Amino acid sequence: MASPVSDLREWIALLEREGELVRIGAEVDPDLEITEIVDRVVKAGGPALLFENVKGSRLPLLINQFGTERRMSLAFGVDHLDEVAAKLEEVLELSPPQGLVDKVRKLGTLKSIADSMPKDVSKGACQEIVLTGDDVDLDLLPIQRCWPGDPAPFITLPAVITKDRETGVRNVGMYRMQKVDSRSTFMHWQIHKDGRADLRAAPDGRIPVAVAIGLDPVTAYSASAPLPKHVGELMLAGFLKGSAVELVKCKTVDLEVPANAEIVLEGWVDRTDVGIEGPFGDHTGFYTPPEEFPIFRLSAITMRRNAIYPSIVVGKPPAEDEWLAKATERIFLPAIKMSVPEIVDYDLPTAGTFHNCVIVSIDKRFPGHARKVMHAIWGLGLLSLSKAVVVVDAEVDVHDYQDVFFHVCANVDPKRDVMLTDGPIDQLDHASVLPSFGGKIGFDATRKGPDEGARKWPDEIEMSPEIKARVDARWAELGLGATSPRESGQNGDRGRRQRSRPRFGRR
Ligand SMILES: Cc1cc2nc3c(=O)[nH]c(=O)nc-3n(C[C@H](O)[C@H](O)[C@H](O)COP(=O)(O)O)c2cc1C
Ligand SMILES: [Mn+2]
Repeated sequence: MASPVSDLREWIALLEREGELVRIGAEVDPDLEITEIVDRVVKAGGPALLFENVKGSRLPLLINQFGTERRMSLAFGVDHLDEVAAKLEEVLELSPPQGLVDKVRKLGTLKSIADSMPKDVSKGACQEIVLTGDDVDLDLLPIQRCWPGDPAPFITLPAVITKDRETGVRNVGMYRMQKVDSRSTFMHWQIHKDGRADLRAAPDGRIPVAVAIGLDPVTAYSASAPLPKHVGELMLAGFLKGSAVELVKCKTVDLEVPANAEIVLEGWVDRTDVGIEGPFGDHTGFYTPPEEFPIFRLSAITMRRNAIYPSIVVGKPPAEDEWLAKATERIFLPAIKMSVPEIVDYDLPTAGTFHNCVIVSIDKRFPGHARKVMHAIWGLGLLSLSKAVVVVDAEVDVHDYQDVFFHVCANVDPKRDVMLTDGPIDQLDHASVLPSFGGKIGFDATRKGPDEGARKWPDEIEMSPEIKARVDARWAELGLGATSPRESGQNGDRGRRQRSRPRFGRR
């Protein structure tokens, strides 16, 4: 793994060297216009954009930094996101070493965990400029109003930092922040999230909050990672970067923030200080309706000199957040397999906006095994919010939606193989009968045996390996084009993704 970049500026320089960034000097309006420009660029698989002349602000705006698989991989310093998962798998599967070579290797792994803890430093670039009192002014920032139905501009790519008052564990989460006025925003902590839990648990109903904007891409990603509450996001960031996240003390609240941030907002959230947030054109592809959320009152803004403001637009998929979510899908596979080892692979289709559908392949061993896995998914972290779970056998490629759909249609007896239940649902879901609680469906598209009430299951059609090899060898001679269709592979995901990714857990 190449060493990922240390801050947003190095990241921008890397993107530029790689031909992955375009600077735009023409004046653009953060009110809707940037959205329309970036939406076209994202959907065409285009570059990151640095708008250097944003109407109403002196700060440049970076967007679409995560918008392709290549850029997401560049952020982690890998060729493919599965390599990041492999690094985590090594840690998760740490067992007593066997022999000297293994000892040295495992000591290296242990050291990399120890070195991942964030460390305090006395000075940080993020405090080159300190604005307090009357100088606190959100109008300095080029905050976007993203969609026509949005009532105000929203900060969309923040790392929101809080602490659990009891355990002292720091939480970092990415939660949109609707501007209320030049000194306050809403804090969109959904009910299932850790930031919300920190507020709920505060004895006096009031917590300090710090918001870091403009981080190196790995630290920014980690704010979106659905870690269990007691696991710090900054430790994950340090582990993935290969170097600890450096923290400085805030100026007006008792919290620490990444020293390399471009912009930091400091302030307070009080349980009793609430208002009606939204609507917001969301990653579901719909406007989430107005709802009560707490307000964040700023006590300071600190910045680097010539700070750069990063933003992201979510909306109808595919949008820029697709690859943040795909990174999570890949990175969390080893952890999921720790608790549900029969899972071979899984896929959260972009069109399913990540909460709506999970496709999972399993190494099926016993009657009802697919249902066991459905229940496991509905009991696992934020995956518990999934509406539909589709279970297929190990040999089905979960990333090949054609293959998955084929097996669902072919292998499912709707009376026997569909399970309906209910449970917690994502707060953004508009279809559930009640808010945050509703129906769930599981499709068992695995091969069924007589012990599950099936008749004799037929064999799937497959050409013999000898004949395949013979045709491969003769392909050129046949004059049918350079590569055989078999080699170029299938692609279920809108033709946007390479199908040649290595697979995990194949036996
Ligand atoms: C661009 C983007 C915007 C997001 N906005 C919100 C949001 O407004 N509210 C929310 O609760 N989660 C939001 N999320 C999801 C959270 O960041 C994610 O669930 C994360 O795990 C939350 O951190 P936590 O688990 O520490 O609470 C967003 C994710 C992304 C990528
Ligand atoms: Mn968390």
